[in-house]
Amino acid sequence: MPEYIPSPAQWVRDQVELYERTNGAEGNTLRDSGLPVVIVTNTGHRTGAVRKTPLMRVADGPRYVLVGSQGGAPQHPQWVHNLRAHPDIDLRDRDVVRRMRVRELEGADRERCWALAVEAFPPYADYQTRTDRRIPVFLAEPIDAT
Ligand code: F42
Repeated sequence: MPEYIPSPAQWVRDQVELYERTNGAEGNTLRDSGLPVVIVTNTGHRTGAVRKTPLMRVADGPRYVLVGSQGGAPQHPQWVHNLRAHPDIDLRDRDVVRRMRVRELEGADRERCWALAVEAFPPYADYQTRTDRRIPVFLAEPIDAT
């Protein structure tokens, strides 16, 4: 089994720990925003280690939109590179954990899902104005979907 390496960011590590320990009953929003969060378990593209990344919950039916905003920082977050290299993830939404596969969106698909993301979490629009990079948008789909 690959090793789990918790985030070096304390608040992120604490959120993952509380969310998992309570099976999603606590720690399921971004700070005091009241807006819901999911946990994406991904594979490190260099280390192969297990990484756990809280992201805003942007639902698209049974699918989820994942937005690599990192608060409008100039660089992509590491998890973006991890998903590009290893698209199979576990996505936890409160007490439900499902195996999913992600794909990075372009064109009209990206525009549609970006709009869903901004609707769910309006600060994403500000984050895009803070950075020259184009914020990556992924769609996670259940692997066992029929
Ligand atoms: N970030 C977002 O981008 N979008 C969101 O919607 C979002 C919501 C959110 C809600 C709650 C919360 O607690 C955090 C939230 N975040 C959101 C922050 C998010 O969880 C991540 O912390 C943030 O995006 C940064 O991602 P990151 O993957 O760069 O994480 C950093 C802190 C990290 O873990 N860095 C590690 C380190 O050691 O510095 C490396 C992790 C890694 O994946 N390493 C790679 C590997 O192979 O293991 C190798 C990396 C390399 O190239 O060396």
